[in-house]
Amino acid sequence: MKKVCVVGLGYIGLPTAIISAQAGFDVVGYDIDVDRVNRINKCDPVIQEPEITHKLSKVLNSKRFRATAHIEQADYFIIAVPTPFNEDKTADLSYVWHACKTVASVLKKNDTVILESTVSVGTTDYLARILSRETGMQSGVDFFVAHCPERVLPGSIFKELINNPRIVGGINQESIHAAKQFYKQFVTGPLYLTNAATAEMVKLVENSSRDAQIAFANQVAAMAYKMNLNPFEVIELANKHPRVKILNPSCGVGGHCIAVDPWFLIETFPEHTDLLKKAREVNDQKPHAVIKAVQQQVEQWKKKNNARCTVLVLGLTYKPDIDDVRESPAVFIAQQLAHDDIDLIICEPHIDQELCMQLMGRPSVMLAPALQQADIIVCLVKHSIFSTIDKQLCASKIVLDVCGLFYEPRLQEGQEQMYWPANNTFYQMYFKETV
Ligand code: SAJ
Repeated sequence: MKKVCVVGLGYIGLPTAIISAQAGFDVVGYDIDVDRVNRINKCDPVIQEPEITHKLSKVLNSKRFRATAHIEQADYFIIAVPTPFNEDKTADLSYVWHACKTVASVLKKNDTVILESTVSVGTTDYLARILSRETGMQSGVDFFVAHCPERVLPGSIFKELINNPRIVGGINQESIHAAKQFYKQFVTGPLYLTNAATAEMVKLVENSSRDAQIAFANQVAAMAYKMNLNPFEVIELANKHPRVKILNPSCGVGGHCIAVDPWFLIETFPEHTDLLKKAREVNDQKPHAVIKAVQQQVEQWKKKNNARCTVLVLGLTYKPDIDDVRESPAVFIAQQLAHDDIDLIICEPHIDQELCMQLMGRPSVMLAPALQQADIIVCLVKHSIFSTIDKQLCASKIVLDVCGLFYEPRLQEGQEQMYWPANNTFYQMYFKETV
């Protein structure tokens, strides 16, 4: 059986290593972080993803997978290292170059190197040149190089690794062929075979398009709030048009991908990315607008009640129904509010108390008593679990529903569907002039 070496055991590398081992490859996972390697070998998955501990334990026990801090020879090298941006928003590809040099030290004839990390257009060809220079072998002939961007959604990684369509971008046809042999062992979705630069651009364009669309939804929300309209109703009705699909406004764009990838395009194509730059600005500004809106409500409440105000924040994760708080705008908002002169309570059922204490200096509270206690409720993340909230219980409170948690689509049948009166109960006044 062919041997696979996955370089970088993070959110993409570790699940990819596990899936490859399940598919029958002999897999070694390499990481520069010795502590991470030791923890993984002891079946601590380090990252959060449903079912990962169970799957990791199975492949460790079957001896098809182990982690190591020393690079080893293999037939396939899968590079899945982080590609963050620098302070000036330029791409930091240092982990890729480090991984490239490490792989070069053990690369042999007929091996295949697949770069899965998100990179600027042109990086894979450059990587192939470095590998050639370091090894003295000819890329595309003696060894093969491809870019196959990961496209999985955190929270559904294992399902999506298997089912999602994949772009396989080779530096030449032989490289496409070599890379596709790897993915065919576990991917059931279609494999689209193309060149490396196209694959690089496709990945960046996918996430940038989502960022721009979310920015559009957030601007629709801002306009609707200004007119005392319910943004979620405006969007629901606009989406009745057969060719319109507006996304959901939120408290901002979090995670490690959508808010990062547009910068790769902006850096490479400064003269063609005005729209992407503006979208980033709109989405980055959203958490600040939410904070301002909450503070305004607090001030008004205090004036009216002449008492301390209890503010309940619902949700901390970077998106609904996951336990991932990386770059979460909700965490940022809650942390800023924690400095204010209010009693802040947090309800986030998806993270453990230790993490909540670490982030917020206070535990996550039970939903029902928290709702009773709150004067102002700030809905930041639309977790399914919150859909059980009794809205009547909140009728006397101030609700700032940034993510549409309290919005109920009308779900009517028949030709005539009544949207009158507008479904405004929780939206009127709360965001006026701010979000
Ligand atoms: N968001 C909204 N409104 C929406 C949808 C999302 O505000 O209607 C927000 C979320 O709350 C979250 C952020 O956007 O804060 C990002 O969430 P997401 O679900 O759009 O994306 P990620 O970052 O979890 O994963 C994305 C995916 N890319 C696309 O959907 C185009 C995933 O397929 C990629 O593999 C992943 O980025 C990646 O690793 O690049």
